[in-house]
Amino acid sequence: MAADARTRRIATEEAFTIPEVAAKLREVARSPTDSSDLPLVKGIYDAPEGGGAFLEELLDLEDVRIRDMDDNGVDMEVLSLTAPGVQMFDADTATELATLANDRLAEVISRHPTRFAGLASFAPQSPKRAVAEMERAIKELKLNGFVVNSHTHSEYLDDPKYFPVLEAAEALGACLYIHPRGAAAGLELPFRHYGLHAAQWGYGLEVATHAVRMIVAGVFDRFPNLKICLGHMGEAVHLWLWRIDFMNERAQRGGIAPRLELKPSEYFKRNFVITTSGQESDLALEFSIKALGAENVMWAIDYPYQPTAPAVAWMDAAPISDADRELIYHANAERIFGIAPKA
Ligand code: VNL
Ligand code: MN
Repeated sequence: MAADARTRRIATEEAFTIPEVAAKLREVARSPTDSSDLPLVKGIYDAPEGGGAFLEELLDLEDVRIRDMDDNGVDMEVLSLTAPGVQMFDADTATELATLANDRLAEVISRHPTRFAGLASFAPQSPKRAVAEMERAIKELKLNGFVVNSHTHSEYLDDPKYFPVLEAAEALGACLYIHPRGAAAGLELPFRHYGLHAAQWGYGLEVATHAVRMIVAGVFDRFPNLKICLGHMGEAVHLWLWRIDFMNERAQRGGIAPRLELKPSEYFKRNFVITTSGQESDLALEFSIKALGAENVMWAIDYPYQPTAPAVAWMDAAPISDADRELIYHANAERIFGIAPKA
């Protein structure tokens, strides 16, 4: 294949931050919080010499990052404000910083419209102001969707107070990416040892729980066109669908779960898409394609937490059809995030 005819590569869960958010997270690191995000926040934003692991890479958008993309043939990154985003802050600070992060994101995209797309942040702490920012982010800034870093003060999006946010995402036709953060209070205790608080294990359980709560609460009966994206190979929710269906029916009959119009698995297939971020496993990819269809799987690196070269080498060589590879490498991202196809 000629070099210029190679498959376009769009990476869909790529992390960045801005100095103002990093500074506030340094304050969080020095506060008396016992959040399970603390080890990560301390490690990145309050390291002894100032620059913790990943901080430089998260702050950089146009230097090392673009070189890393060029070196590895990554055409585009879909950027999102890295976890925990603005969700540990008070409502006013969070609202202000989400707006600032979205402005910066839109600026960098406008300088590199073929290299970057972006998911907008918002502050769930103030649902009303979140909705206004979501509308601005899509209509004015032309961003490509939304990111939420899972729970906010240990509350999940099945709580009706957040329905305005879900209603806005649905009305704007913009996909909401639920990215992990340290697990909610009450869920995180066993993750406090062996480094389980983050990407090794706790992150996946946190987001899987979030997604399942939304499904069994009936969120997708209320918002049938809402699109949710889960990273890390769907946080393994699709492996669980048969058992969730079976046991949710029993819970409905027992009166402890609301009646749903569809089976949980049907919402997962209708309302969710997944990405491969940080899960470079052929077996998991083949299972995901079989379970959900290749049109519901997108490629991601998880830069800078995950190195780029192996993520590209893995997807290039994955034992799937070339048609599926086209979908996963770029066509699904173009459809889901409204990214213009290559000219
Ligand atoms: C890590 C991995 C952190 C992926 C992330 O967000 C992430 C980590 C804070 O390994 O610490 O998206
Ligand atoms: Mn990530």
